[in-house]
Amino acid sequence: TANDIDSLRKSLNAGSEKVQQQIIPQLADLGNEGEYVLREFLLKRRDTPATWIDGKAYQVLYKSDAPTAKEFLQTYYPEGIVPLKSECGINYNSLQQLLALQDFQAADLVTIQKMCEVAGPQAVQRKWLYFTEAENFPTQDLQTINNLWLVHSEGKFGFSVQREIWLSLAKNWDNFWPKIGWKSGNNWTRYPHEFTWDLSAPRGHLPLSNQLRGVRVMAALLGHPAWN
Ligand code: UYC
Repeated sequence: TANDIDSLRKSLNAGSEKVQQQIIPQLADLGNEGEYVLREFLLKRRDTPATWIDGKAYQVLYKSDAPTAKEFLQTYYPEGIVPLKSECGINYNSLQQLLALQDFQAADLVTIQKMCEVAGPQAVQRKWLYFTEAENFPTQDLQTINNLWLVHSEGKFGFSVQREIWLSLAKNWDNFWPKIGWKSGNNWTRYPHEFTWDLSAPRGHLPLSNQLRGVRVMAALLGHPAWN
């Protein structure tokens, strides 16, 4: 009823993130009128950088079949809610689309591919980064990739989340791997089936950095000046 919608609308606009997180799927279930509230909510917050709450509201509209939702996104967010800035002309739209659909496994692969694209044709062919390429990775691009992951994962995934955990463990890799679910006892988690490709994963579980060639690429990404 109109009353229910109005009370949901009030909680969405005034509630804590926890409350907002619960309200958004309820509005999604209410169809057109619920989506109207979500559209209004997003527009009102357009002047400040998107948070993962905006990400949740955006995802509802992104998955909606309603023509009004499609038109709204096309008009106000043709490239999603995270600005797709790049210092080197890379297009992050495919990454934003996969993350908006919560297809974290495909998004993880595209993340590796895009990072190779940034590093150049040799890296694209090699399909992995040298640690020097990670050290010199353009700040804006690293921040864009990270923001996409953060905003579309309830703040759970992204290099900056991994960095925070890594620093909290005094950069101890042996403690870090099990904490983010990449190792259990002496066993590395096996790619791809043993990884958790949804939000039930531990914080910092994604995106993956293959450790086959050692830890230096990941160390360069987590120690990058982009996070200062
Ligand atoms: N893999 O085990 N991984 C691959 C991870 C390791 C291996 C890709 C992460 C340990 C081989 C990604 C972990 C290891 C291949 C990841 C992990 C190992 C492969 C696809 C936990 C053996 C290539 C992208 C740390 C003990 C053959 C890419 C294949 C692929 C990620 C083996 C994203 C985070 C040390 C042989 N592993 N990798 O980079 O299966 O190829 O395709 O890290």
